[in-house]
Amino acid sequence: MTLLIAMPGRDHRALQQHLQQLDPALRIAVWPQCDDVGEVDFAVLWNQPREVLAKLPGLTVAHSYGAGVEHILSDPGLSQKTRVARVCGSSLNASMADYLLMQLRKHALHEPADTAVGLLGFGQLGQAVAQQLVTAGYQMMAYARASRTHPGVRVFHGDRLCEMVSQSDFLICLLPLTAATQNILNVRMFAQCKPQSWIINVGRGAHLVENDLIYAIDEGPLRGATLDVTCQEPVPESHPFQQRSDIELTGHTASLTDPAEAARLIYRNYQHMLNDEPLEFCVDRQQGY
Ligand code: OXD
Repeated sequence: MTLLIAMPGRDHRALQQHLQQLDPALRIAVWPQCDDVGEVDFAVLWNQPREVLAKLPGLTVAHSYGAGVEHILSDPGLSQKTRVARVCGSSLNASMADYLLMQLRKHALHEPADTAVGLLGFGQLGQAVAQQLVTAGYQMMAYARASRTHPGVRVFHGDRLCEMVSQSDFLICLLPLTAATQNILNVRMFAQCKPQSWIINVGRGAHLVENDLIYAIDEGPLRGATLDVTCQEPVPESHPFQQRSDIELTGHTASLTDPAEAARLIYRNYQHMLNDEPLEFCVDRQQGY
């Protein structure tokens, strides 16, 4: 039994150390140093090279090192029998809320009580963030797939997306990337936006049609945007976004996984796998989140 860490380009050492502290006997391999791929039953993944999953015939759990899982679900090497889980936790929630509060303060035209914020993506992270923005005094709205109530938040669902979008001074995208949400920030949605509103994308670059954003800022109704995520990361110097003062780029730093918190969750899920128990923050592979 081996836990494999495959997250090239990210510092795996802190995660590895925390896991090893939790269980000194745990066998950990770090891609590409993995002598016995047949022994790997649990993998922690972030933008893993395409060949990794296809080489792990005994993989029972594929665990994302972040909140997003599209890098796992879109991997053709992912077997039907492999369960997928993701990182959720209070430090991820808190840093996302801090980032959004900073952006709202920086770009707001009015006081919080007169500023309406619309949130696309009202799952675990979205609800935690919304709570912080309510506490900070913003008029909070969120769009959810199903009808639900949440203290201090006006929740819209079904065909009422436009209603929320048209009232939002800030429209925040915190959606998971799925076939249904790809390109959702497009010219049709922007046409519904409130004049002078500001877009904040902390989901994925592929949620946004980049040319549509430029058009909606130049021709209205948008005032500008903050993009933490973009199709190409980092954004090339020659990209049109780089020349604009009305588009702020923050380089995918809104909320970074805390290695200690992630290690505790990953280790609990490793134990759940060994005991044949349900995983925490297990992903519905059909829904894509
Ligand atoms: C994540 C991310 O999904 O950092 O956690 O983008």
